[in-house]
Amino acid sequence: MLLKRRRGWELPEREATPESVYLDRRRLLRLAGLGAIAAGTLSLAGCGDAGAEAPADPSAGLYPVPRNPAFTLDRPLSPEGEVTTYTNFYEFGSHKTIWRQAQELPIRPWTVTIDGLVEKPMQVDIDTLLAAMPLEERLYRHRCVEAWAMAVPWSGFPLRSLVEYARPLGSARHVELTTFGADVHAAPGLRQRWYPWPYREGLTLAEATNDLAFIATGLYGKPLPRQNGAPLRLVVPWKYGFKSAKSIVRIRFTEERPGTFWNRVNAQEYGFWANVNPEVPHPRWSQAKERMLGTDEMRPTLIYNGYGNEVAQIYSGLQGEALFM
Ligand SMILES: Nc1nc2c(c(=O)[nH]1)N[C@H]1C(S)=C(S)[C@@H](COP(=O)(O)O)O[C@H]1N2
Ligand SMILES: [Mo]
Repeated sequence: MLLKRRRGWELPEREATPESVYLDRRRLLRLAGLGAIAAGTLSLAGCGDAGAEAPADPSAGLYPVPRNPAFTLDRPLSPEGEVTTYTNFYEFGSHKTIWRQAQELPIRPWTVTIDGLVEKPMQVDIDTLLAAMPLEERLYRHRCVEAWAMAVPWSGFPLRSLVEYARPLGSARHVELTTFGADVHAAPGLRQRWYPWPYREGLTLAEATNDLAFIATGLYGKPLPRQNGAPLRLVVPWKYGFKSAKSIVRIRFTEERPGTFWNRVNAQEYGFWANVNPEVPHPRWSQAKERMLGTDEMRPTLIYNGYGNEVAQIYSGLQGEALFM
């Protein structure tokens, strides 16, 4: 059993997490009526048997995949054991050590719905999709809005390949990615009814077709662990980590900007764009530095998390937008 170690520099988690939601008054009153607070905060009480081995991942034979040398790091890779045990995945509980509970998530069969403004809506089985996509490994930095960071080898495919596969109509301007939302038994966090489940994120089509936008299906040369978002998750390394929706079941193309999970929870603190910027503080803490998982090394945060050359041009003409929250 892994115990949460409190690092000295850390803000108390309830201050530092977006996930320490500031419920608005109306919502609180509604919940008080339902008694849902009492029920919801007990979300992990029933998970004592969650240490059981999860079934093996049938995609294991696909990995490792060739590394794309175009993506390099300015720091060492984070230790795998830290990356797979310190995770944010609120469907399983609102703390970092949900990895045991996440083993309960059934990842086969897994069907991805592609719909909205596409030539032909479809449902595709995950293994069919994996066989159709060009798998590669990329080394990326990751920066959580809470100021921890990591450097990891993702396996997967460019989001652009999936966009091409989906054949969006000319009228599509955005893509919405949605996490599973039904499996309350496996994912007791879904019973916390004050959250706007299912978890959803969105990108503009220009962002989704940028070279860096990636769908991860593996990590450290193996299938993606459930706690990191198996069987497929978004990775947009120039944005705060909450944009990278895990365990995706639906990809929908829209004209209008999709609503997103954390923005619905607290629009004052979490925006649609969420591009990393050391000079734009979160309302409750500075974003100037970041703590590397595993070593606790403090490093200066980089604009666009160090990926400005690749993505800054997407935002020219959008200076009026809240690009960095
Ligand atoms: N469905 C879902 N996706 C999610 C989250 C979540 O709670 N639920 N947390 C996000 C946050 S805040 C971060 S920092 C990253 C963390 O990814 P990791 O746990 O693999 O490091 O996942 C993101 N994707
Ligand atoms: Mo995060």
